[in-house]
Amino acid sequence: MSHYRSNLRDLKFALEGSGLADALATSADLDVNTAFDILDEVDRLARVEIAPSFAAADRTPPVYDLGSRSVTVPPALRRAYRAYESSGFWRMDVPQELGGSPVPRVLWWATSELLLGANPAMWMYTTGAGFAGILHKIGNSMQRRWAQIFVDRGWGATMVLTEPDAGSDVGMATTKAYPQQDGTWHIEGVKRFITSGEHDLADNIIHYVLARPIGVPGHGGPGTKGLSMFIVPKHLFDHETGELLKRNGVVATALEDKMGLKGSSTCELTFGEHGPAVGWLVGDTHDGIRQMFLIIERARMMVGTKAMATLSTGYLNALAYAKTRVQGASLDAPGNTAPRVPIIDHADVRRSLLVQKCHAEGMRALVLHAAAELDRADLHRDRGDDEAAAAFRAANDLLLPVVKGYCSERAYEILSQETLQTFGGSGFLIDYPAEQYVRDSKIDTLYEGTTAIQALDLVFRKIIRDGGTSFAKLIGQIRGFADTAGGTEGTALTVAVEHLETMLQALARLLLNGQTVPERVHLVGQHARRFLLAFGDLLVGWLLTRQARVSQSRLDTGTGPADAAYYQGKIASAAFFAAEVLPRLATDRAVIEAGTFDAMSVHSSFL
Ligand code: ST9
Repeated sequence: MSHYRSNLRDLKFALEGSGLADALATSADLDVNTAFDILDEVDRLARVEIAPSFAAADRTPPVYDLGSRSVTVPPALRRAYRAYESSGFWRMDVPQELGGSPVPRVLWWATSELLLGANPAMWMYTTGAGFAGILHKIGNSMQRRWAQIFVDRGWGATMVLTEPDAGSDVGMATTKAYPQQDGTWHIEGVKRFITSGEHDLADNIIHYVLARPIGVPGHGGPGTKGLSMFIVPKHLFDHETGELLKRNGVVATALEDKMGLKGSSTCELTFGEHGPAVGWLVGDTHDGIRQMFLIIERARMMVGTKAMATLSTGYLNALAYAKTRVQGASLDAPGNTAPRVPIIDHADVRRSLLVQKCHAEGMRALVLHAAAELDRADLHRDRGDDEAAAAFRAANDLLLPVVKGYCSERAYEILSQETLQTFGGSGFLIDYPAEQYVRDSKIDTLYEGTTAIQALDLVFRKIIRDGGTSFAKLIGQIRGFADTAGGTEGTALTVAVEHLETMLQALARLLLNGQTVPERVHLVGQHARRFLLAFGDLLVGWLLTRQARVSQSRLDTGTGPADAAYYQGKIASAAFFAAEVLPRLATDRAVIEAGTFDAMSVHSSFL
């Protein structure tokens, strides 16, 4: 039995709730049933062919050879990669013009959940065609032709921003790009933490690199705006046929030894020290940070989905264990001779499982809701309604830092505090997958922008800079639902909405005060993370309650016993979340509103 336990039933239900049918309304090839058939097949692939590589690549990770500066991935990972490659499912993320079979974003992220849950490292090696899709949008005419070569030849890709002294602060990057007479550029510098930076799964790797152009008037200045994006291939290639030519001067100079996600090859890349690293300016335009964010946005969505997928399989493994592990007598039948019961019959274990269940399922609904906003944007764009399309894109923008920040934080917290705990001491052993889930998921709060970066992005860019428009619209939607939902969940949601709005007002007041007392802005920095997590809790509470109401109506119209149990579980999840999780927004509000403790008033020498 593989480690991976998918939740296909809930995935399909969440897909229905996020408007899959609407997204497919204009599709000539797909309807909901065929979409579900795809999910069934990806699920089989994930569980049977991908999942075995998860532990194998952790115990026997990729190996770096200093002599050849190459990375060899373990056989299990290679098998999984080949299985995914030959399945052709990656074409769902490739534009039609490049031979792809694009599907709505909700369906793409639903299938990605299955693969990321089975082995996230494997998924990350496979994104070359997706990158080529982005290049096809923003590249010049020659690069658009290259995009076809990259897809046809199955080449890998990387996003290359980070440097030893430029992590969160990408604008500190010092890697330089020198223009050449023939229109190419020579890249010089050292980049760090490059996912899939070197490996032997594909014949070539296309690096998408941020560097500062030198000697180009008006460009190459300080900060992120001075960065341009370059394509730097591992091997130079014939631009018409794609035939590989000589090795380019970009080499892996180290492979990181990590706490988790060991199957993913994380490299230091050095440009220009081992021969010229020849690059091409993407789209002939110096617009690097904006171009890179097209990739970053996708990667942030991937991280949130990965975190949710890991929590979901963690929960289902814990649930199976709790049903079979017999320990102790029931609290209401104590004594040495009382019958021992499976641990699922102990109240604290049941509580813990509910914490895991409602967060995993709520986050799934959140990920798909965010993806569906992009589908709605596309539908309106196709109908020529640009204003509505922009509003749905803004709605997705608002949700992205929550998908990334909330899912990663809560998944790691719950995997380490609840999932592993369900197994007792056995959870600490490599015999069960929980310990690897904990190690592999920690990175999600760190890369692609830490939680603090997501929180600042949410407050300053996605709410304040947007004039609060998308936030107000979403909050209005939640309030409207809460009013009609009724019951204890409806009331809990109404109260939680009020708490969240008050938190935002308090942050806005601090910003206004910051104009006269600049130090006050630090309090916004101090509380932004708390606000992001509270926002995530509210969104999950809302989506779970929506699902519970649909479940109730299906129960009312009559279902079979298996479905009935599933729907009862959805109703219990929402009730539990409203009773045990949403009330903590009151504390968040009290802390932010009072703003009595200013962390920056504690001098750094006191710490
Ligand atoms: C990393 C790798 O961590 C992790 C592994 C990932 C796995 C890779 C696998 C592939 C992923 C999948 C992707 C695939 C593609 C297809 C595949 C398909 C499957 N939204 O606020 P300013 C832009 S990599 C949009 O002044 P600062 C915007 O252009 C390392 N755009 O920032 C803006 O201009 P304007 C990850 C945004 O103060 C400009 O930036 N590293 C956004 O100069 C400047 O904005 C990080 O994530 C946004 N939210 O710089 C860095 N924000 O304002 C984290 C900014 O005129 N640090 N822009 O519109 C940050 O994000 C910082 O906030 C900063 C600050 C660097 C942006």
